[in-house]
Amino acid sequence: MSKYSQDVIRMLYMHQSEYISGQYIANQLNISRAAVKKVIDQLKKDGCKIESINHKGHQLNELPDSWYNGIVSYILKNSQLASEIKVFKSVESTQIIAKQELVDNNKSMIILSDEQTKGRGRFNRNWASSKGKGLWMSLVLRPNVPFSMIPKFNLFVALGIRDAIQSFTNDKVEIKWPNDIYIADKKVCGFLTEMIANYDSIDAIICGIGINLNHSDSDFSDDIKQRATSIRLHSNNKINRYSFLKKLISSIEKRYSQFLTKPFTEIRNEYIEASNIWQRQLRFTENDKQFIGEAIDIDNDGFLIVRDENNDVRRLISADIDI
Ligand code: BTX
Repeated sequence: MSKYSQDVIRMLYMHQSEYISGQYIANQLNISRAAVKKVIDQLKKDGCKIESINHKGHQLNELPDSWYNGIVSYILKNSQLASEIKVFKSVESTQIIAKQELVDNNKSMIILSDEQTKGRGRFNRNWASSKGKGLWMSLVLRPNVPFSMIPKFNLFVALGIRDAIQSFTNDKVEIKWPNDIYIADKKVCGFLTEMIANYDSIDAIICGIGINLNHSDSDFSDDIKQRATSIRLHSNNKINRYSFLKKLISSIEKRYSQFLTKPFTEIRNEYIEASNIWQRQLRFTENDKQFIGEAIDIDNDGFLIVRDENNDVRRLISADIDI
């Protein structure tokens, strides 16, 4: 792809409601009209719905189902969350890229890919990340906090993701403690928080977030079909991935600054109200051991309080829950 592709797509995005001439684009970028035409032909081949009319110019009719750094960096230009944005067509996992990219620098980053060929969930489980359907992202953050704060980060970021998804559907979006977001008892998002730390402090938090945006039922493989959903399946319209990303980053940014300055008690009631684990029998897996129980509370430190089948009360910092 030409080095001007990102500039051209950004200009088309900025002028979405009108036609802009090849000459105008050429003047802005200080390149020839022929070069502009070549870039636009390439973008069309790449799947961008650009309408070109003689003597009128070019117009972006619909946003592409893939990420363009030119648009992403434009819509996130006011965000303080990350200082660098990296966009890929296909990677094994954005978590792997994040870990490679964070070495020897102190940058915060947003890493996005149209598809992941080896997307990973918790405990090395598979995360289905088909091309153009979802948002597969890793955030590299650099908080100056001790690593005992990681579980607290997870609680705040869950609410940030919930807030963003909720603004795209009227159905209730719920948190399944500690790592999933659900709509109508099906998983719409999974996220995980990893860290790179030395003895004294955290070097980086790497938060991997997978959100099903525009899947129809048939886009899910048989093994997850019964338990997975997308925002599109709970909305009247196709989800505009760029608008969604903008909302997601601003929601996470808000919760991240709360995380840095406030105790968990600040969001405890909100978190409890948003959770879908109450008043139902749940199967817990903690360190390879399973038990049945009922979640009864989340305490002031963010631990889940559970009454097990022997009536013993347990306090969990993390676990896997089957609903
Ligand atoms: P998890 O271990 O809680 O969820 C994985 C489980 O969820 C799988 O075993 C499967 O049953 C189900 N599943 C797999 N794919 C999907 C899907 N697309 N929608 C709904 N259910 C699914 C949760 O792990 C954390 C997932 C993080 C994914 C992000 S994507 C960007 C980043 N890169 C990467 O490799 N992982 C993270």
